[in-house]
Amino acid sequence: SNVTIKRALLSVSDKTGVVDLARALADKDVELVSTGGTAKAIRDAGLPVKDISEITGFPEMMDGRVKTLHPMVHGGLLAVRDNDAHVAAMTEHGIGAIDLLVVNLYPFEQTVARGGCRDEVIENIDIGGPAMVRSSAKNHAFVTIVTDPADYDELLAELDSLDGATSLAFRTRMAGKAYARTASYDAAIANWFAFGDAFTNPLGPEALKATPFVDKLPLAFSLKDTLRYGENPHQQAAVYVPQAVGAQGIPQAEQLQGKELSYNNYNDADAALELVSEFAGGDPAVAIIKHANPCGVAQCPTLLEAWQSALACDSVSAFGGIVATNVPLDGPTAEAICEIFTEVVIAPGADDAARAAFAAKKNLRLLLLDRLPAASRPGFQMKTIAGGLLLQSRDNGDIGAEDLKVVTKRQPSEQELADCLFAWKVAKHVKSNAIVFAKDGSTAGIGAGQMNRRDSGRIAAVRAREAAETAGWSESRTVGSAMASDAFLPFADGIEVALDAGASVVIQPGGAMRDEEVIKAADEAGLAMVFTGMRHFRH
Ligand code: 93A
Repeated sequence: SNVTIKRALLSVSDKTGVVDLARALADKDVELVSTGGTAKAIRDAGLPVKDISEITGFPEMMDGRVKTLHPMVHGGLLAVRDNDAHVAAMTEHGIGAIDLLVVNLYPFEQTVARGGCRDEVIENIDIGGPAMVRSSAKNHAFVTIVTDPADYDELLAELDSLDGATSLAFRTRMAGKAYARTASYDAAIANWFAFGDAFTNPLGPEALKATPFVDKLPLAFSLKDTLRYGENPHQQAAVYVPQAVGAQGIPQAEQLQGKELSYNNYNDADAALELVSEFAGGDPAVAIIKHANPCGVAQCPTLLEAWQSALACDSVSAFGGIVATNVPLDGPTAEAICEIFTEVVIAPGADDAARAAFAAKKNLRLLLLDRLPAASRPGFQMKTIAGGLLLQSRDNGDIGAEDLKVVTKRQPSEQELADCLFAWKVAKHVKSNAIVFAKDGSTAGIGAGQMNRRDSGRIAAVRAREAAETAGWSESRTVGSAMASDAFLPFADGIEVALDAGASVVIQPGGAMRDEEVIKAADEAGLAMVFTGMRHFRH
């Protein structure tokens, strides 16, 4: 089952290592055949190579769209060498066997990732390459297929050890790899047709409505890493990334230091990144995350102030937390973060002083991104359930001051409105039921993940009081704060929660059956209240 390589066809877009490979093959008396650009590279290195047009009897034509799509090529790849009829056909038509195919495909994924225009993307759909790859992989009983420059060394080692031949085991393994490549390549193409650059392109809500895609299951994901374990040590876990898109997120971040990320690190780091992305382009903001919920978020004139204010919200929970910022890290902030135990820090860059400060904390994982993902981008979320999976577009809903409807007699002040919008942005990233108190660009208290809204409110208020004690403040920061609720307040007791904490304004979706009662309670207490008309459940 060892097959000696007498003739090789090389056709590669990524020319890495191809000249060295061609030289080594020529040294073993392998006849080289090649397509335009690859032939030129080999010839320029002074090696003998035959043009594919000599084999097909046709010129490479139509901008290269038709180069190798020919029976002289596919006959040479597909013929079963010990089948008399196949051999007779080869003889009759003058088809020479091709024993080795070295191909890598037009850079479709890279063209999409770098934002190539539609025509460029289409032109980079390789047809002849995958056809040859599939032909030779099918015929791996006789033909060797190599699709990855990383495998050239192994190929040469194989030829060295088997006197110019390859083993069936090697050919079979490479054939499997070849089909995995054409499968992921076609999946990337299908993904592009279904989603375009939806992973990166920040579309407005109207455009999103115009391009529904929840009925197109995204197939093109490839394994990035296997993880040590999942949410718990008895679970397996891995990270997959979408193909053919310039996605930006935790899997794409550069990790400068620290142990490898765990499953929970990925999940929490993503929550932190998504939250600070809401503040992209604005004043410096910091989010501290624990178990995928924020325990402190602040936006201030300086990053250091934002860190201090976010930390003050709940310094107990911040221990062992995950920190993300919306601007590059600076030295003073990095030093302050290093004062408490932090698992992961994520930022769109860090200056030298910040890097130096973190370098002293070897276990801290520092993740740097080129840029923040766009909060308004579309995309989807997936969740498996017993017997199936649920797919939904991601929650990129956003509201501004102009979308708020004041429902109380008292109009909120400008500062109260600003606090409302800040609290609302944070509440969107808190597991339901979510109650967030915020004042002066900082969360004062956060209540997450309770089965009723009143309990979330109570927890938030208790946290805030403890924070005030810790900081030695004369009163809780919830006094005079805005209270945000991720979904409507069903009963007037939601207003009691706000009043108990000393909030002066409430922001909530509205739309409950008892809205009138809730508004009446607010009016009686002199509270201001605004409706968003949008809900942010997060389960
Ligand atoms: O345009 S194609 O789809 N038509 C073909 O017949 C064909 N044959 C090889 N693309 C084709 N190829 C691809 O050309 C290979 O997969 C490889 O990526 C590339 C190598 O071209 P060159 O040697 O001219 O750089």
